[in-house]
Amino acid sequence: MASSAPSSLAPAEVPMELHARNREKLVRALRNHLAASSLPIRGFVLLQGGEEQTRYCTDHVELFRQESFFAYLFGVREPGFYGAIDIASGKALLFAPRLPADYAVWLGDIKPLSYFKERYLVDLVFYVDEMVQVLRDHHGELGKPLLFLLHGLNTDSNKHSKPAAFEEMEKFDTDVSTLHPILTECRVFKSEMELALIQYANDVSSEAHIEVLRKAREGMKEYQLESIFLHHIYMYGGCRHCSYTCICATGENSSVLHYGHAAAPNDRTLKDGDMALLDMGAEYHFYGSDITCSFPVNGKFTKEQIVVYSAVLNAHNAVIMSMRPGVNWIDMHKLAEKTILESLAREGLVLGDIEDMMVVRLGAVFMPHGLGHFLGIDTHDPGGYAKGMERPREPGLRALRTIRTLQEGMVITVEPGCYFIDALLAPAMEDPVSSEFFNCKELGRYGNFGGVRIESDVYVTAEGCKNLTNVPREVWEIEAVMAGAPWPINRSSIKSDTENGPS
Ligand SMILES: [Mn+2]
Repeated sequence: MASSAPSSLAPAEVPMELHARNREKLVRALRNHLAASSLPIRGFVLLQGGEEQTRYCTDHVELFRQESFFAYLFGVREPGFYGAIDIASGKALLFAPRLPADYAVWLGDIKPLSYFKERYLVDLVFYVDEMVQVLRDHHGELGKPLLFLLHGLNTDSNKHSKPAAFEEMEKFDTDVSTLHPILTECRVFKSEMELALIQYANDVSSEAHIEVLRKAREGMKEYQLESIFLHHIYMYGGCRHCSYTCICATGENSSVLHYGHAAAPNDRTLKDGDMALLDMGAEYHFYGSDITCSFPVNGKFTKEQIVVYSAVLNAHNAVIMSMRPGVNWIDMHKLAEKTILESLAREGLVLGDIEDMMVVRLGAVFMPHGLGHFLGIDTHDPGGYAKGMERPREPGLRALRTIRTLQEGMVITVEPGCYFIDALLAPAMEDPVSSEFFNCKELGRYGNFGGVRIESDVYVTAEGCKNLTNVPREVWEIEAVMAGAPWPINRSSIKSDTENGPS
């Protein structure tokens, strides 16, 4: 029997040792780097935490979310902090903003510094206005103390992280090139405690996706699907943030890769015969999830929907079956493309030799985005391009957020998709090189189809990999859960469902 409880979730404990371990890992890596470069083991890592933002010129305060590198090292949820790590001793120092007296009237008790020391398991806590003096006192040598500041490129956004800034910086020597690549590399490999949080975010999001699957009906609005998800992750999972803006696309919107933004705000009415593509993920104590489910709004796949869905599911499964340390991500992307093209060829949508299609990069017409990305404190977690790695130039491959070889400890999304995007299909059908591969008559039946994406979060183990996402994926599983079967499905309940079902 399925439990009638709305959720089996219990918000996970947040171990602050997680951040102490992250700091230890960074210190080890920095010491190794300095020793290998014959440099003295001295200086401080200094990071500036995030600042609260207001809405334009108003006093409306946006809900604060800590800057990700700062969250990684210190786990601090409050704005306005600085954090330092003494590389020689490994000691961690936090600097808290000195709050005005009326903070206590409007925003609650002003916490003593001892509160932050205990909560965040650091060695020392001072006020921000004491930072210059404290760092100079701790230096204890002649000359200026050396600060390693965070400056470097985010290869997904093309924006740079902002190095810590404060008054009297001239009293320090600064190094802005060493820290970023080393800290980024630390974040690529997840510890067991980090993995547990990513797993929890996945458990919450998986359950919420299933709740949406059960409640979706024609006539509803896309934002109502979003609302069910948001309610579930917060009500039962304690997740106040999402990893990213929910993409709740139905019908032709499902081929708009980043649908759901302010100008396309998940506001279409669901129609009988639509596919839904829902890309939504909860965040818990900074660590996120990123899950996409695609299903027919009316609970029953059409023949065309099975063709496209199965092509993508085959790719999703083929990649996960092949993932293990030593496998390169570009090869996984190509495996996904090839699997999709083979499926489309079997159904007569594309014609000719699959290898020839691969040579002209035909897969990118149907899947213009990359196969997946690192996942952690950021949805697109950094480190996808380590120092010296160059972004490929070919269609499809140039959209890859990482081209790395898999190693144990990485968490990466597997998110193949197949879309019918006019802006890509029309020119490809006219292009003399690629046009010969298309069966225009057959493809015509998919004009308003939109697209399908299937996305799971996968952890690379020593031997292979582990899928952290737990949602119905097979066509029969989706149809059964939409018809009321519990998840996970037990076989006996399926039997009675089909016997009693409308078909
Ligand atoms: Mn993703």
